[in-house]
Amino acid sequence: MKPLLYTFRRCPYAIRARIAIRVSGIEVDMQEVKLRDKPAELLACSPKGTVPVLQLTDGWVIDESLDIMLWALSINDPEQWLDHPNGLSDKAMALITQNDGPFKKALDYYKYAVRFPEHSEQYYREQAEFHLLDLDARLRQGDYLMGNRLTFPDMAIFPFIRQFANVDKDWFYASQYTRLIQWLDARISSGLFTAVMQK
Ligand SMILES: N[C@@H](CCC(=O)N[C@@H](CS)C(=O)NCC(=O)O)C(=O)O
Repeated sequence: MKPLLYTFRRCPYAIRARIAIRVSGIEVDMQEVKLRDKPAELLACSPKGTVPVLQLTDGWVIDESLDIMLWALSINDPEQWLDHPNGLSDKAMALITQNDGPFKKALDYYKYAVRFPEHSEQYYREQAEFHLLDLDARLRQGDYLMGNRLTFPDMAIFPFIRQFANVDKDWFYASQYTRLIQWLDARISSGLFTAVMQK
């Protein structure tokens, strides 16, 4: 028996969970979920109804993507993505919190701008740009978000920048965030990303 991951292919939270599981080498079964028709087994083990959810063989459930990443890497972290003996440094966590909190909120308004006609798409995009500016400035110091090698924040954050870029690719690829573009393209063209996106 293997752990079971409930996942949704395009979901940025699920993508980062699959990436960490994959790099850790832990074998799991995966069940692709329809968000509009979630299986009863998923809701029984995690009533909040989001993916990803990992059900371990002893029945333990992990239903937050960051916790799934930390679980996998605490078992095996071959590329040393964790940057602290207890897991993640405060600096790494702060950057991820900025991504998952205010940036993701702005991204959702931008992505679904037609549902929020009080403001234009451009307005919502501008609300998200503080994060792009921060990431791009970091990437001007080196090739990765924290330090000189790829670590947890790179992998936890890039699926959301991919989602942002996909809203208006022409705008993103013509933008001033040239280091961010290079970094995103490097993550997207990696074997790891390709592997976890296979249908
Ligand atoms: N904080 C959660 C958020 C996960 C999340 O919001 N996933 C979205 C899909 S990208 C979801 O399941 N939404 C529920 C729905 O659309 O019904 C995590 O990090 O795992």
